[in-house]
Amino acid sequence: MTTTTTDRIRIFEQVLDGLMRRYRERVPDVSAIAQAMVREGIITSPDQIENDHIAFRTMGVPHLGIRSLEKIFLHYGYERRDRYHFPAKKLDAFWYHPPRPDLPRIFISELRVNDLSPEAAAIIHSYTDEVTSDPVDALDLDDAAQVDEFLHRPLWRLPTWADYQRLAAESEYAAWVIYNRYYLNHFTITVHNLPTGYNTIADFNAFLERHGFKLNDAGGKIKVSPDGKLLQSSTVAEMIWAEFAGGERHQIAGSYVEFAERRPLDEFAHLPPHELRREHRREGFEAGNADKIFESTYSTQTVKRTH
Ligand code: OOG
Ligand code: NI
Repeated sequence: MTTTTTDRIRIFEQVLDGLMRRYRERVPDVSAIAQAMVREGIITSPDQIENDHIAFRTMGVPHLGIRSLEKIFLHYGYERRDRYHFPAKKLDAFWYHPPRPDLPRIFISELRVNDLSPEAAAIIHSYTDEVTSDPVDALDLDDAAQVDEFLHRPLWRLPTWADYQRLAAESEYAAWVIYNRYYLNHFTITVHNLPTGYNTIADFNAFLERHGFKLNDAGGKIKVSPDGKLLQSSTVAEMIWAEFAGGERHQIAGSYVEFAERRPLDEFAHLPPHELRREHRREGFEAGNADKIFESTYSTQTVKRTH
């Protein structure tokens, strides 16, 4: 059976619904922020929230990583765009342009596993070696239920608490992925199309803090690109109760919520606000911003969640 571009977008929307449902369950901030926005009259219903992008984290090992996960989204018509490097965090990332302008961009990062210490790399391989062929190749990507099941299914055995902690001591990203796998890492609320008083990151952060939401302050609460046109902020990741091998339970970092303001490009700065569309605004991502947003799940930030 051949599928058309429209079919594939419809299938992707089902996959996205499945991701967002698990994400809302794991991150109470998502609904709490939407409700606060409705109560304050910023929007009249949560489905008016614009999703700037969603993000995934992966392990850079054979059969997994960006080259495996991206196949799903390329199939639905997403296009790979710029690459970003994070030498200190030992991460690489790409962003993907959506097949329809109202769909979120996708940001996928990957841990450079072999750049870690031999001990940490060996721990990761002891889990990921269970994957002996690219699992995405085995999927029928036109079957939304199959893809949904795959994104939320364990890829390797349940980690031990000792391995989780050893990984976290060297790479908090590694520890996050060994437990959380392909659960959505965050979705991102577009703020620039909201009413005046909420349509800048500074104003939206103030609204969030008035309502008691905790923001990631790594490098400052507002992350600004060098061109001044991409401004981002994020909440501190929600702590989740996680069951480790042997039934041990511990609280670890889950997922978080991000906020983005994309300012008009200079050549469109004269346009009245209602004429500004996505293509008139700053596109893509910014390594300097992303570097600090990653820390939304790091213990230096999540301490603010543990009372
Ligand atoms: C992704 C951090 C980067 C952005 O928008 O630049 C990011 C992550 O925490 O996995 O989301
Ligand atoms: Ni992001």
